[in-house]
Amino acid sequence: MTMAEMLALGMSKNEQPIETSWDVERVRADFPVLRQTVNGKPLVYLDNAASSQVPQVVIDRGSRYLQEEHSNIHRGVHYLSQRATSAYDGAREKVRRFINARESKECIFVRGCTEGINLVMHGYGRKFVGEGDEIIISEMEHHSNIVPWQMLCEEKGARLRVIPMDDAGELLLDEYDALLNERTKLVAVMHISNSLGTINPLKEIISRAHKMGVPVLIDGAQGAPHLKVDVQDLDCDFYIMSGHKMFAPTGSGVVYGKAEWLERMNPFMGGGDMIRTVTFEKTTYAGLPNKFEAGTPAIAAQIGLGAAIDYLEGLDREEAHRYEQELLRYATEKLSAIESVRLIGTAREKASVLAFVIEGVHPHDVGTILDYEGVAIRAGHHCAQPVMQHFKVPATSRASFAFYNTKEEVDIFVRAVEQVVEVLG
Ligand code: C6P
Repeated sequence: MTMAEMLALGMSKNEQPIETSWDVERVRADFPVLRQTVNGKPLVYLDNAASSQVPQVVIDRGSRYLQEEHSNIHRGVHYLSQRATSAYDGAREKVRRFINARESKECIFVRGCTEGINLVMHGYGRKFVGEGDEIIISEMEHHSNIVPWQMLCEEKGARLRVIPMDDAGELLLDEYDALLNERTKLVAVMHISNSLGTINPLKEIISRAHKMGVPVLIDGAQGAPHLKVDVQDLDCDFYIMSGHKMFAPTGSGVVYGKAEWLERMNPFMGGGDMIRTVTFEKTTYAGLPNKFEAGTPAIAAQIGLGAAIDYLEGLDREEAHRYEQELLRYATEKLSAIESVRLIGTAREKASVLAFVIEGVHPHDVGTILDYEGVAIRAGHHCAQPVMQHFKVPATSRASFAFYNTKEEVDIFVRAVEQVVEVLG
C-alpha cells in the first residue's frame, strides 16, 4: 500500500509498521548495563529520556583517561597534561563535526543542558535584554528553559511570552507569529519535548525569528540523541546538549553558539583558564572557547562524550531513527489498546517518548509496580509542570526508547501496565 493510499484510508503514517534492517541484538551487546536482572527479572530500561546508557567503548575511554592520562589541561607542559589536553580538545573537534559547526571554538563544554542554558542567560541575556524587552519560549519547555529566562525577566523588567500548544502537543505557529515583535530579544524553544515527544518544526521557528532579526536558542537535550543535528543548516544561534542523554557520562554537555554571538557575550563564570591577563584593576578575557570554561572542567566526562560521538558516528543513524520510530509506533498501538490508558502527547511528528496516564491510578504507583517487573520508566511531572497543567494531570508515566530497546521489551512493558490496570484500575 502506498502512503497516499494509507492516508486515504484514514491511517496515519504512524500506524503502519516501518521496515528496518537495524540489528538490535548486535547494538545491545555494546551496553553492559543492559545485561542484568532487577527484582529477579531482566532489566527493561525505558528511561532513556532521563539518561541513556553508556556503551563499553565509552567506559573504556573514560578508564583509559583515568589510568593513563589523568591530569589537568591547558596548564602543564608535562607529558600527561599534554595528553589530557589533546584528548579534551580532540573531543571538542568531534562535537564540531557531529553537529557541523563551522569552528570547534563555537562548541563550549558545560556540565549539561541546564548549565548551558544558564550560560546563555547570563552571557547573552544579562547583556542584551533590557526593560520592556521580551523573550519567547513555549508552553512545552522543560523547567531549565523556563526558570533562567524568568529570573532574567525579573531582574531586567523584561517580559516572558509563551507560544501555546494544542491538545496533541503541537505548537501553534500562528500564535508564535503574533508574539514576535520588535521588542523580542530571544526565542528559546526545545527540539524534542521530553514530556510529550513532539518534534518541533525548528527550521520554521528559526526562520520566522530571523526575519525579525531575533536570535534563537534550541534546547537540544532530547534532539541530539535521536536526530541528526546540523547547526549550519538549521541556522540556530545556540544549540544546547546534555552528554548523559547521548550515551556519554553525566557531567558532559555542550553549548554550541555562533562565534559572532559568543564573541560579544559576557563570560558566564570568572576564574582560572578563562582569562588573558589579571590585575587588581582589570581582567581581560581569553578567546573562545576558554572565555566560557572557567576552572577545571569535567575532563573525563567530555572525553567520554567524544567517544560516544565516535560510537554514534559508527552506527547508521538514519536506520537507528527508523527503528526507534517503529518501536514508538508498536508501543503506541499496544498501549492505546488498553482501555483506561490515555496517551499524553499525540503530535504528528514524535520521537520515541510515550507518556500516559491510567484512569484512577497515580503515575508513581505505575512506576513502582513496573519496577517490580524490572521495567524502568519515569513517573512525575518531568520538570515540565506547565505541560501537566495544560493536560490537567498532576503527573504522567513515561516510557522513552533508545535504539537498543526491543519489541519484546515493549511487550513486557505493556503486560506490566495491563497488570497495573487489573490490580489498581
Ligand atoms: N530531562 C528527563 O527525564 P540536564 O538535567 O541539565 O542534563 O538536562 C535538562 C533538560 C533540559 N531540557 C530537556 C528537554 C530535558 O529533557 C532535560 C532533562 C530529564 O526528561 C531530566 S528532568
